[in-house]
Amino acid sequence: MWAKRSDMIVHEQDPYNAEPPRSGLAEAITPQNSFYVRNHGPVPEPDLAGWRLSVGGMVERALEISLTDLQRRWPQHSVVATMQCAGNRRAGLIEVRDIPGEDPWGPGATSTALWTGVRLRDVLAEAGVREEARYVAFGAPDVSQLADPPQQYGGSIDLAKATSGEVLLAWQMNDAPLPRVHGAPVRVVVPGYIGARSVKWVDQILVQDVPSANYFQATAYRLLPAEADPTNAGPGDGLALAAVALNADIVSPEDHSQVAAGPVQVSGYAYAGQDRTVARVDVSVNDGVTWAQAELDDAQSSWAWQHWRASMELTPGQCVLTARAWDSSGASQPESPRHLWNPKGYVNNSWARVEVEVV
Ligand SMILES: Nc1nc2c(c(=O)[nH]1)N[C@H]1C(S)=C(S)[C@@H](COP(=O)(O)O)O[C@H]1N2
Ligand SMILES: [Mo]
Repeated sequence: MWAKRSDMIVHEQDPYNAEPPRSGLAEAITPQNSFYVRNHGPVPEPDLAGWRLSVGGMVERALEISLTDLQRRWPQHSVVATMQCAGNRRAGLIEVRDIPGEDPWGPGATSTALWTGVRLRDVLAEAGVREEARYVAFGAPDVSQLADPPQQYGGSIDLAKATSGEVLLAWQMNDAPLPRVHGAPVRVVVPGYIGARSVKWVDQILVQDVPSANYFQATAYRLLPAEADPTNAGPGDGLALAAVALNADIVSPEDHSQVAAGPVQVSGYAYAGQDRTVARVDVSVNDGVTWAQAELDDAQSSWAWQHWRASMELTPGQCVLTARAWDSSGASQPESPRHLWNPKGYVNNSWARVEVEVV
């Protein structure tokens, strides 16, 4: 479905929600057929000729932009950026305590693409942002029945991020037209922020002095205290998520696989998100008693994950492989999902753990 590889792990068919197996995360740029998909409602019918983007709110001049206008009026710009869902690795939190109503995403709710479009900054400059503006809100036509009340998908980012230059209105992914399931004709790409802010099928931009009141900004994608009852959570409860937290996982070997004794190459990804970079990745075969340092690939851009690998000597028996990244601020990842559990299951950035049988 949606031109994805046949071994996608499909959490829901309708709306389609799927992640690749670990092997789908092995490349610096994720092929389109492996790129994860996160939807909250049905994928809208594409109407390239009829699509209009309205830009309004606290601006000097409201704009109504067609696809050809968008493609011709401003300089084209490309960014390699990692998209990461706040629910990535939720399965590890569910092992600690159940999280009813949320999908058990593994390590594959993150992928990286080369996005091409125009800078949001350029479009906002033409509209003329008024002085009292603080946030830029995005709206899309897909209606989510999961929202309370059911509503179209939306979200917002702070004005500083919106005008930073890396935020795109993109119509291409990996040098091909943006696929329908990833937001065609045009989506927002907010590098360094949780995937939820990269609104697909965007058709409305509103410049405001407050964040978006949309359910997916005001109520969902917020970090609630462990004891909170998510069914009673309302607008403004918990912490709004924006910048991605430092995260890493093991891509190979696959969890619960068999490997031959001797030197085994352990590899994975690490991503630091907004304002920080991955500085080092450590790998352990004894659950963190001792650590070896992985070889870290150069970043494709300031907004992309980095792959890493280490050759580890494994002896026969059950073995837990562990990895953790450190960022440029000297921070590392928490050891256990027990310390991170929250009622909606967001931001599991605990140590990567993969169990293998060494034969
Ligand atoms: N219109 C719209 N935009 C959306 C969503 C959605 O359901 N509707 N899901 C968001 C979430 S939570 C994520 S993680 C990313 C996923 O992008 P992808 O499906 O292209 O991987 O899209 C975001 N943008
Ligand atoms: Mo997400």
